[in-house]
Amino acid sequence: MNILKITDEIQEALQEGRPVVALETTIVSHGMPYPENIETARLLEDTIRANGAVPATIAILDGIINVGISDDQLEFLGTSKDIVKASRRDLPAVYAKRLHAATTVATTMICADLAGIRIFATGGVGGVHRGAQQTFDISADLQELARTDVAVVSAGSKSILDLPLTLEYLETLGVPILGYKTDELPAFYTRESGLKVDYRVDTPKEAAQILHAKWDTGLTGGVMITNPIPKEFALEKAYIDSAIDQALADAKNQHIEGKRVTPFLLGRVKELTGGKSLAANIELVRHNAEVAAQIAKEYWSN
Ligand code: PSU
Ligand code: MN
Repeated sequence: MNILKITDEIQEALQEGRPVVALETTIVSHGMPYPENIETARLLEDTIRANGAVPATIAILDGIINVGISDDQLEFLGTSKDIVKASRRDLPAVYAKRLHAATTVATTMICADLAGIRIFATGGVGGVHRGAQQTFDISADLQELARTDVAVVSAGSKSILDLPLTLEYLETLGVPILGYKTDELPAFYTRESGLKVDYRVDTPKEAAQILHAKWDTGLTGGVMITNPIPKEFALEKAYIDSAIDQALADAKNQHIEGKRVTPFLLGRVKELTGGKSLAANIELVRHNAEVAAQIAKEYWSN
């Protein structure tokens, strides 16, 4: 079954060993409102180019994985209401039924790996949800980090998740957590969480050396590289935490479950903060794209 389509530009870069950075599309179809979703997707591609790498935005269209998408396809993903949010379990049906799907962190890793792309930039990775002791709601992103050889640059995980449990779970799965210029796990909208990362790296080269050391020695699976939101765009912890608490209560009252939980919480936090969370989200993901491109350059230079 031929399910992979790679643009010529990306294919050539991969063949010549030039740096390529993958980007996901759940953030476009389910994570941000229109038109900021599309504008952000373009901003990320431009940022990656400006930092010397080739962007590879990934989505599934008519059941085909597209590594690199056109402006029209991006517009479609950002406006259509019929885009599946595809995690690993959705892929067989999406391929066979020729559906359109946005890729989560988990499926972007799967598709990037099929294409031979090792570095991926996103905003936030899914994790262990608060109350997972009862609901079992643990993002498939974490299992994917355990098995697929792609490094994910994120701004850490939001406090819509249970961060200490997410760290425990990643430890069990053997996923290294690096802090880019930080000792502390960043918490998406804020630079601090009160939790430590496993290892700090201060340069793209140091990060790239750890990736080579992992994969060259046969340690399969992903690496979580956490990059704090730039200071000037960080939100105040008490402020964002109260919006998140409200959003969690609303999700519970409205019986939001399954794959709808994360998009619902993101949308509700945006409403409650009058768009401040969205502005912060755009800035942190832009910063992640920049750092991911720099790491990709180092990774492919040796
Ligand atoms: N966190 C964000 N923005 C996002 C997501 C997470 O701040 O858009 C998306 C990512 O695509 C992630 C997915 O892989 O949500 C996780 O969904 P779930 O929690 O249902 O596994
Ligand atoms: Mn979930």
